[in-house]
Amino acid sequence: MDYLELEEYLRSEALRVEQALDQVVTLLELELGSDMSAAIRHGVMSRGKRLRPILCATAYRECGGRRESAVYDLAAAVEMIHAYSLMHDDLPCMDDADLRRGQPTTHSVFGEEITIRAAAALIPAATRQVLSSAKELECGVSGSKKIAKDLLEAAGARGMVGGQWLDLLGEHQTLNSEELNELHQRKTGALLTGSLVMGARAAGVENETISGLKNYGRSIGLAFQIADDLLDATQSAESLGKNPSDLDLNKSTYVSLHGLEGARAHAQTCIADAIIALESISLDAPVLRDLARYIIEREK
Ligand code: GRG
Repeated sequence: MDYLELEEYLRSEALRVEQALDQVVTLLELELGSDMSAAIRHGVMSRGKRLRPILCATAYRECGGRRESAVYDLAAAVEMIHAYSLMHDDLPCMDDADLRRGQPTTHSVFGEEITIRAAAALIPAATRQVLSSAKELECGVSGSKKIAKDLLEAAGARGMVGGQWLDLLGEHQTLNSEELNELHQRKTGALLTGSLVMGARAAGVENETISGLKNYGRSIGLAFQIADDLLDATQSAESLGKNPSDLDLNKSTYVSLHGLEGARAHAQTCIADAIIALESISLDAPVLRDLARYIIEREK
């Protein structure tokens, strides 16, 4: 796919993810009070790239999964975890942001207390979503448990939550390359990798394919973060639709560590590694291959 075709693929996949998300949010509206569900709708349905669920659905298809419509219900669970993490990340006790996805952050609209509760409610809701969608995808009891574990481990203390903790500890510190990799492998890479593994597992692949996809995920995860740092250093808050910048927060980044050119070269190496990881398991995955490229060419 060329860049325009890839953009069209991403647009149409995002729409399918958003249809699945809308169904979950509507269900939550029936279960929760109106304040909390309005905050959830704001945090989940605001315009994100939906990269994680798209990786999940794409991995499913390219690993031979054939239940086209049901996989977006599984993919939605990953985005629910991502949305909760953004809602909490933006709080005054963390990054203290007022702009996210081009809109006021959830706590700027609904207040901190409701946002904390609404985002926390997304964690069990996402777990329930994995279990119901895995059933729809006929993953069996053992397969469903493994997929739920994939998501919860990626989101947990050894993954995203642990990475966020390192990120908070690292403010106003100069991290070295190893420390920065460790932080981002956990904060960003773990959920990106988890998304791929969940999709692949739902398609019923062998362990060897799962470990190849984990290598691919680790490489695109790093590349994604480097691209994020490059965008943060070169674009305005208005064009990115989010604030504050890494510079405002005094964070170590790949750009502060390696400079713009060094960071770009590092991202290219990660993409080459991602493609080698796919080749090493002989997985014919042209879309995952193209998505690796998109991750560093994206403008947002
Ligand atoms: C209590 C320590 C502790 C943690 C709670 C808040 C939290 C859990 C985790 C935050 C982790 C985090 C913010 C990771 C996000 C990294 C990232 C690169 C986000 C941006 O992703 P995009 O560009 O965003 O895919 P869109 O808006 O397109 O979805």
